[in-house]
Amino acid sequence: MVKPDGVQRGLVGEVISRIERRGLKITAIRMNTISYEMAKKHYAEHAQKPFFKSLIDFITSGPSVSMVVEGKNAVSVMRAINGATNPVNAATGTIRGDLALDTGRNVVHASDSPESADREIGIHFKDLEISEYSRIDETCIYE
Ligand code: IDP
Ligand code: MG
Repeated sequence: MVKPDGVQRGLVGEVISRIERRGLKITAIRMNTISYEMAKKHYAEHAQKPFFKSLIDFITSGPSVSMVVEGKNAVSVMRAINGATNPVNAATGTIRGDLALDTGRNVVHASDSPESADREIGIHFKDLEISEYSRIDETCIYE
């Protein structure tokens, strides 16, 4: 997900481009302003954290871009593309390491396990909104 700060900063194309160039396949994409109810479900694991309210307020503050991304080790590769949660610890070359400074404005979200991905995809997308297709470059990307 490109969070509202990424959308406001015009970084949607930059994020999508990094995902596509890595070889991962985008199978669903949508821009919308996430509702309060969706946001609370999405970040349910953080409900007891002190930053929960500001996180929910921010993620619902304007449009964000949600995606379903598929490919070999998609979860770990997406987390690596995004970089560490706190941008100060994010390696240069990652989205957060190149484009962010503050944990609460770290531009992107990615699921932290296949199980979280299934759960989060279910919050943001209906099955019919996810496209099944092959990319023509898959024989070049995969051995
Ligand atoms: P992640 O986005 O790298 O998976 P999580 O620990 O799941 O990181 O936290 C979710 C989001 O909540 C972070 O991306 C960040 O925007 C925000 N967040 C996490 N920890 C803090 C904090 O200590 N202060 C403010 N915001 C935080
Ligand atoms: Mg997380």
